[in-house]
Amino acid sequence: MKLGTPALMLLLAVWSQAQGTFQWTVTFDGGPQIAPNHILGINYYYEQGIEFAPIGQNGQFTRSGGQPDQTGFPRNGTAYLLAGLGDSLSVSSAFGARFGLVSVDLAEFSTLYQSPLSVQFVGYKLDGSTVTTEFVTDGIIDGAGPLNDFQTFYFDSRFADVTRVEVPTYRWSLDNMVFSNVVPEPSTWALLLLGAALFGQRVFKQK
Ligand SMILES: [Ca+2]
Ligand SMILES: [Ca+2]
Repeated sequence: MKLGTPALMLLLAVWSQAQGTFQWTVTFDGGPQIAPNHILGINYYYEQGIEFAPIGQNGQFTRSGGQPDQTGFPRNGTAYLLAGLGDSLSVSSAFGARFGLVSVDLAEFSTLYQSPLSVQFVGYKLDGSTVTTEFVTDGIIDGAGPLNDFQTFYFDSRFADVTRVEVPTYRWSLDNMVFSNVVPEPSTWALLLLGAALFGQRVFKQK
């Protein structure tokens, strides 16, 4: 009996879900590489199964190399995302999977705005409803200076199972988004296992 690719992928999915909840961090340090002292407007970024795009068809968001010397942008020594006037961000799974958001690092947009910044996150649930949270930064930013421009903010349990997250406001800087997988409920489990069993049987009968 030879298992086809879909059956193998299904079994792999069942296996990985059996491991329980796991977390992973999108650092925005992936390719294409961006020079440390550059910022660049983009309309798509992919890292570790997660897709980042503007809200709507024609928007954009911005990537920073992390050390833009001539500007007052924040620094943490690595690349990150930022949103200038008109920028927006939509976050979704490249596989159409549900996911959880655990935490995110946020900083003010630039040293021109040395005041607390309010950033809104809207999570879309499977049933079409939305959940909203708002993080307020400390207003501390000194760019190339020694202070920590970024702070880590934690999402509550409402964001543990969403299909998409949008950041509709702009003038923020964002890095290190921590995601979690969604563990299927027992009924989903049974369906997955039944599906795997039936598929295996079908493949076996064809031989
Ligand atoms: Ca980074
Ligand atoms: Ca800050």
